[in-house]
Amino acid sequence: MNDTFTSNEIHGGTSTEVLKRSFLDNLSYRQAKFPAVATTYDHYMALAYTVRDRIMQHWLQSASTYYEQSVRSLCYLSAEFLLGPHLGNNLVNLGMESETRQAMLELGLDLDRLLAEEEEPGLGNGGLGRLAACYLDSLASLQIPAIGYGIRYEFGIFDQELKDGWQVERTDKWLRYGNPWEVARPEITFTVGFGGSVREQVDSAGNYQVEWVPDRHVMGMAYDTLIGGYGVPTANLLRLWQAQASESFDFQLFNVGDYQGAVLEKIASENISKVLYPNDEALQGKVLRLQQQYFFTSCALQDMIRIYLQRSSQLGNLHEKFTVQLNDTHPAIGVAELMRLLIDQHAMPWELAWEITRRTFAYTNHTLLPEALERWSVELLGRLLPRHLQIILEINRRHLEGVRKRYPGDEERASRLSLIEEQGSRAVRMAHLACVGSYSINGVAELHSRLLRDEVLRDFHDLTPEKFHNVTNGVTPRRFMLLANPRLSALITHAIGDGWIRDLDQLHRLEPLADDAAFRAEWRVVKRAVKEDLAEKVQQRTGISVDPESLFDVQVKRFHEYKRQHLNLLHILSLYFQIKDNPAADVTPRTFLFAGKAAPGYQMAKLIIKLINSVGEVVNGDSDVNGRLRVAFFPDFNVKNGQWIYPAADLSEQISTAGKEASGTGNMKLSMNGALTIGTLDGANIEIRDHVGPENFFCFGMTVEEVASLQAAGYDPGSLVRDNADLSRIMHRLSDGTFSRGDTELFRPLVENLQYHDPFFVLADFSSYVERQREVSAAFQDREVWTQKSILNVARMGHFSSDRSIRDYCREIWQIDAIQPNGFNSKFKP
Ligand code: GL4
Repeated sequence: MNDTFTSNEIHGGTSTEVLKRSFLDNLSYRQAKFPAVATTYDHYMALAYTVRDRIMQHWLQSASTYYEQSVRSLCYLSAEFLLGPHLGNNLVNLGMESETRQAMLELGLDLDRLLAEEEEPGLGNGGLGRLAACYLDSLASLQIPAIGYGIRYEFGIFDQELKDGWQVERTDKWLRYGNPWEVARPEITFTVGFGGSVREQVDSAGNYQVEWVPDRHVMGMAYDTLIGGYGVPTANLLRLWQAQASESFDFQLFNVGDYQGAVLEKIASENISKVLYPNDEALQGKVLRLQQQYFFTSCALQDMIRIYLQRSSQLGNLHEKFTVQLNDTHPAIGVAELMRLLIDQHAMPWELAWEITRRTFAYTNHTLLPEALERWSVELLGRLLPRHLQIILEINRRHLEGVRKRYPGDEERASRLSLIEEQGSRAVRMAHLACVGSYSINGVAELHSRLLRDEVLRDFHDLTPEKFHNVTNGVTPRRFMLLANPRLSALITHAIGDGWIRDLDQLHRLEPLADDAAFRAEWRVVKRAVKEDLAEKVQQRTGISVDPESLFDVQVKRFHEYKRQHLNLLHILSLYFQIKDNPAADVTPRTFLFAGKAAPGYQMAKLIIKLINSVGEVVNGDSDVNGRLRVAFFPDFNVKNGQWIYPAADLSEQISTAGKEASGTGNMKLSMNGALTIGTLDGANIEIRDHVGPENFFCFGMTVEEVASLQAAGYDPGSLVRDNADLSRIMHRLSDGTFSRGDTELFRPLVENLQYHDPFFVLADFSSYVERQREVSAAFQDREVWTQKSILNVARMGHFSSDRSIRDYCREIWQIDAIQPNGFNSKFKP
C-alpha cells in the first residue's frame, strides 16, 4: 500500500487504497482490534467509522459555511426519526459503494455481510417517524441548512417476534454494542426544569416579574448524527437529546446512608429518554410522555438560541434565522416554551415575544383520528409545567379576545376555538396551541388538507385562511429505490441515465419504454430476481416457501383497524372457499404477504395478526389449495425488512377507510418499485392514482362522502352479512373453529365487532374490493400488459419524491434557500 496519504485523504479519500488504509486504521485505533481477532461486527464498526469520517468532512464544511454566512435554517422538531440502517445509505449518498466493496474484497471481506451487522435505530413507530427521516435525506441532498431535533431513546420501537401466531414484543437494544454514527457532545448540555411553582413579584423598578422555580432539573445532552446528502458535499445534523441527572446522586441522602434513595433521582431523570412510546395514532396520556415532549423541545429551543447568540446579541430577529417545523403536536409545547425563554430568561415584553414566536413555528398535522389528537389535562400540565400552563392560559385569553371581537356574541365558536376543552375534565388542546402559535398549518395530502380545513380545523381556517397549506408527503428515492432495489435502479439508469436519482421527474422518460417489448422483458427479469430474493428471506424468517412466479400481494404497515388488514383477510378467505367449492377453479396463484407491528396494548390489532397466521396455517397446508394461495407474515417489519419487501411486490394493498389515512407513504414506496396499487380514495392514494392514471390503479370502495352518508343514514353491517352468501359463510367459519383448531371463542371479538359495529366499514367495502381483486387476478394473467402498467407506475411517480415535498415546504412555507458549502473537495464540484 502507498504510504504517503495525507490526513485529509485518510479521512476523506475514496480510492480503494485509501479506503483500505482508513479501514485498518479504524480497526486498530477506534475499534481496538488486530485483524486475527476482529469479528464481523468489528469490521462493520471500522467501516462505519471510515464512512463517518467522510461525511464529517462534508459537515464541517457545511457548518462553517452556515456559520460564516449566517444563513436561515430549518429546525425540524420530531419525537420520532425512523432512520433505518446508516451504512448502506451513506455509501450510496457518498457515491463510494463500489470502491468500498472492492476495498473490502481486497481485505478478504464481503460488504454485504458487514451491512447485515447493523442494528437499525428504530426511533419511530411508522409513517410519521420515517417521513422525518426521508425529509432529512432530502434536506441534505437539496443543500438546505437544517437541523433535526429529537430524542435519543435508549430503547426504540420493540422488536416483534411471533409465538404461536401471536405478536410478542422484545426490547430493542440498539445501543448495546455502541453506535458508531453518533458523536457525543457533552459540552452541549441544557437544563430542563419540571414541577415546582411560579413566583410573581414586582421588582424595585416597578416591573412585574415572574420566576418559575422548578422542583426538579434534568440535563439534556446532545448526540449528533450526520446526515449526508446524495451526490453533494452537504451534510446536516440530526441532534438527539439524552436525559441525564443534574447531579449523579444526592450526596445528602448518600451521606445519611440512603444509597437507594440517592440514586433514585438519577434513575427518574434518565427515564425520560429511556423508551419510545410504541403507540401509533393513539394516546397514552402518561406524564412521562409529556416529560419527553417538553424535554426535547426545550433542549432544541435553548440550542437554537445558543446558536443564534453566537452571531447576534439580541433575539429580536430569531424568526429570521430559524424556522421551526413541528412534526405533529408532539413538540407543540414549544410555543409556550419559546415564550417562557424569551420573556422570563431574556426579559422580552409579551408582545414582542409573541410576535417572534408565532413567526417562528409552523405546524404539520398528521392525523384526523380523534383518538390521536393530543390533549393534556390542565391538572397534569399545571403540575408538571406550571409556568407553561400560565402562559398557555394567557395566550388563550388574548386569542379569545380577538375571536370575540371578530365574532361578537358567538360564544359557541369561542369555545370551539379555545385552547382549553372545558367539557369533562379540563384539557389543553395541543393542536389548537400549535395553530395559534404558528404562521403555517399544513396537512400531508390534498384530501387530508381539505378535511383539515373543512372539518377538524374549520374554525381556525375561518379565522386565518392564509395560514393553511398542503404539502403532500414524499419518500426518498435514494433509500427506497437506489439502495433497496439496485437491480431496478441499474436498469432505469441504463435506460435514461442517472439524473432521476436527484430529479425523480426524469422517470417520465421511461414512459415510451413501456411499449418496448425488449425493455418489458428486462423489467420482468429484474422483478423475478428480486422476488426470488424475497422468497428466500420469507423462507428463512417464516419457514413458508412461496413461489416467485405467483402474484406477490403485499400489505406492510402498522396494524390498525382503520388500515383494514382484516379486509384483505376476508378476500383471502373468499378465494379459499372458492377453491374449496371447486378445487379445479381457475385462480391466479398469489402470495399474500403481511408485515407490521401492533401497539402492545391494542388487543384487536393483535388478534388480527393472530388471525392472519391462523388462516395461513390452514390455507398453506390445504392440499386442495395445492400451493396456489400462500399466506405469510414476515415478522419484525422495520426499515431494513421493508427494503427487502418493497422491491418485490406486484400488488400494493392501500385499503384504509376513506378519510382515515392522512397520506400513507408505503403506497409511494411500493408504486415506485413497480407495484400496482389496489386502493381506496384515501390519503395520497388519490394523488397517486391521478399521476399514474386510473387505468394503472385498481380503485375500489366508498368515498369520504359516501362513508359519511352511510354513517348518517345508520350503518347496519349485520344486514350485509345476511344478504351476501360469501360473506355469511366467511363470518360463520371464522367463528366455528375452522381457523382456531376448534376454539369457537378465539376470534369472537373480531367477528362480533364486524357484525355489530364495523366502525371502519370493512363489510361495506367488501364486495367492491373482491370485485376489483378479480380484475387484478385477470390482469396479472397478461404479463405484457401488467408489465406495461408496472413501468408506467414507476415512470409517473416523480411527484412523490421527498425532494418535491421539501421544495414545496421551502417555497411555500419556510422561505429557505439552498446553499453550497465553501471549499469542498474536488470530487463534489458541481
Ligand atoms: C401518520 C399517518 O397515519 C400517515 O398516513 C402519514 O403518511 C404519516 C406521515 O405524514 O403520518 N400520522 C401518524 S400519527 N402516524 C402516521 O404514520
